[in-house]
Amino acid sequence: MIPSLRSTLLVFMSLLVVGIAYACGGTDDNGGTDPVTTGTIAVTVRVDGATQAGVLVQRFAPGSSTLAAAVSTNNNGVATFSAVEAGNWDVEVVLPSGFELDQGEQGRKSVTVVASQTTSASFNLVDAFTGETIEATGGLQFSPSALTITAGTAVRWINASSVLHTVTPDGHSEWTAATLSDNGSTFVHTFSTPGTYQYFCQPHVGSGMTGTITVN
Ligand SMILES: [Cu+2]
Repeated sequence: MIPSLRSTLLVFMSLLVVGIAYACGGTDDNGGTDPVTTGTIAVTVRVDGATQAGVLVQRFAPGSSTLAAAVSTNNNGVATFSAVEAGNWDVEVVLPSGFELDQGEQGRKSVTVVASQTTSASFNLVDAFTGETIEATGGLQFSPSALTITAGTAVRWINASSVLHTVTPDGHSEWTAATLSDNGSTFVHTFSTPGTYQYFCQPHVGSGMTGTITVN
């Protein structure tokens, strides 16, 4: 091997070793040059005892009103904040329409993040909505698709799937088209005028995702 090629290879190998050592620095425990200073906050949200997807959880510096981050709960009801600097933080649940804090529950809690560890918190909510609920399902249906109510009744549409649905008026302007962007997203409208109100889901009308509200 010619000397210049040999030294080039040596330099390359050295850089490779240094690179690998640097990349592994985040997980080693030898007090190396790349100490981990962040951890994870996992916040579980339950409604009436069952985990709830699609609920927004916010993170703040302690006592601050300036939002540091916001994450929605996943299908397991967990909002995960990753790469959070170690130290004290506040987490606060944003209540979806019709949901309330369970008795004695706090809507904002202090958590302490420890480097390389996951800190858990939870919020327990109850569903206090008193009107009618229609689910927008993963099967691309409104359930129930036909609903009869009396004037003055509130109707809540809730996304019971992880796909985007809309609640779009069909030929009337009783409400403005609403988007149910993710699991747990809600839209509430109170009907005060008797009549028949048809609506559809914009992305799934072709699959027959339509509904009718009859107000007596
Ligand atoms: Cu839809």
